[in-house]
Amino acid sequence: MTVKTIDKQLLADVVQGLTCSPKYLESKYFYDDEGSRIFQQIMQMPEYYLTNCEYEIFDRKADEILDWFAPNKEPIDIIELGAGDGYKTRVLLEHFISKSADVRYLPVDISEEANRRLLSATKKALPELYIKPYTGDFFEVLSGLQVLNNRRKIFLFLGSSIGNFDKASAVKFFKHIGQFMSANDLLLVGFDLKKDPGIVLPAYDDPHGYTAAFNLNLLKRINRELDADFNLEDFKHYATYNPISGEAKSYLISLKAQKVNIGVTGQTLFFDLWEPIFMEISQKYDSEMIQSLARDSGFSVVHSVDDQKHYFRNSLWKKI
Ligand code: AVI
Repeated sequence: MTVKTIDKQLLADVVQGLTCSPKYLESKYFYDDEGSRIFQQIMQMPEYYLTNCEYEIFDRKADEILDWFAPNKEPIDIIELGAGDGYKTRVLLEHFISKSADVRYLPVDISEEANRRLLSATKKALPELYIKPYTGDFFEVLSGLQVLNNRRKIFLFLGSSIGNFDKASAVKFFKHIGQFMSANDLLLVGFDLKKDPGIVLPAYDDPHGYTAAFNLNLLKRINRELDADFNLEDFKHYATYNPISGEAKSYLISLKAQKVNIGVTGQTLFFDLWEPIFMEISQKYDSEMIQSLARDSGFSVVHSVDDQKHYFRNSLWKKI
C-alpha cells in the first residue's frame, strides 16, 4: 500500500481560499507537471502575445542589453527566477556568447522537470555556456547562493510573472530580492503593458480552451492531492479585463449549487449557483505604475525597452 504525502501548505491554502467569501485559489498552485505542460501550450498560441513580444525585444535589442549588463565587459552571473523552458533567455545568451561575454547562467525553477529540459536544451544549443540550474523556492535557493565572488549579478524576472501578484505582494517580493543584491547588481523585469482590451482579453479567454484547461487543472490537482471530488464539468472558466485598473482576472464559476468534499480532512465545501472562485490576476501596467512599483520596492528604473508594438516592456532596475 502506498501512503500519500500531503502538501500541508496546499491543504491549508485551499481550505482557507474556499471557505472565504468571495472564494479564491492561489495561482502559484497552477504549476504541477500537467499545469506546466498546459502553460507551454498557452505560450505557443497566437492569442498569447506576451512571449513573442519579449522574444522580439531580446532578439532586436540583445546588443543594447549586453551593454546595460556589462558595460565594461565585466564578468556577469545571470540568475533567472522562474526560468521555465528558458526559450526567450536563450536568444540573449546566444548573443552574449557570440560577443565572447564572460557570462554564467544560473536558472532557478520550482520544477525539477522544467530544469532538466532547460539544461538539456541549453547544452545542445550553447555547449560553451556555463549553466547551473537550481531547483526550489526562489528565496531558499538565493540564500544558498550567497557566495562571495566578484561577478556582477543580473537577476531576471521575465514574462510578466510579476503581474500574477497584487501590488502589496509584488513590493514584498522585490524587497526580498533586493536583500540578495549588492549596489552593483541589476534586476531585469518583464511587464505586460496596458493596451487595446481586444488584444488583452483573448490572451486569457482563448478559443482553443487552453486557459480554461489551465484553471480547471488546479481542481484536478486538488482532487488528486487532497482526495477531493470536484466535478470539472460543473465549473466554467470566465475571464475579464478592466482597462482602467489594467487587471485581467480569471475565475471558475460554479454551474450549480453543489457540495465538494476534501477527502483528506473530511471537510465539505459549499458552492452556490454561479458562485465564482477567483483564480488569477494578470496585471497590465503603464509607465507610472512601473515607476511607482520600483520606487516602493527600493529600486530605481535605469533603462527600459519595449517591443515595436509597445505591448510589452523590459525594465532594468538597480537598488536605490
Ligand atoms: C505566468 N503568467 C505571467 C501568465 C500570465 O499571463 O498571467 C499565466 C497565465 N495565466 C493564464 N494564461 C497565462
